[in-house]
Amino acid sequence: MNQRESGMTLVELGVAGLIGGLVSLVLMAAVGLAMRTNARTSNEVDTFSLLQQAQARLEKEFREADRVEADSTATSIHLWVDVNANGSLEPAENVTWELVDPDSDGVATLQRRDAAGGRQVVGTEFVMTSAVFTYQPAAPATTSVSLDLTADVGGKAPGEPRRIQSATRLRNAG
Ligand SMILES: [Ca+2]
Ligand SMILES: [Ca+2]
Repeated sequence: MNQRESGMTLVELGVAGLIGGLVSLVLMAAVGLAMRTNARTSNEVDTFSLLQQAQARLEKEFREADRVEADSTATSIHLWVDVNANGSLEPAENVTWELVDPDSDGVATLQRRDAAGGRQVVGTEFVMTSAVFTYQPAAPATTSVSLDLTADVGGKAPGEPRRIQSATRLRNAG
């Protein structure tokens, strides 16, 4: 009788252990999925806010620019922003925004630099595309700049690349 009871208990323990293990597995899978979904969502939010920040900074500078210089390209834009409105070009007003991809892996850094030695990096997760900046009409007569910017914050949970497109009129040009 004792042995029989003890045997039942072992079977019960075994079954309980098995059920417990299964429940843990299901819970762990659910938590893992939730964490991945979370990481992906925050990654997409990061990508979008990075793009919005870059767009806001670029458009502000385009609006205020007096001239797009003729050496501007599809991935770099060279501007004169006459900040002190004196009609002469000072080094700090000689501004270049550029997508830089030294290792040519298609992932570029967006940076702003000026001839006074200033340099700022806005983000390092931009997608190198063939026409980030387009000019209407061609520089130096440009009065409107179109921006086509794509970013993917990537990392442990790569999200969908996000893209923004906009056109900005240069209020001070011409
Ligand atoms: Ca000036
Ligand atoms: Ca790169």
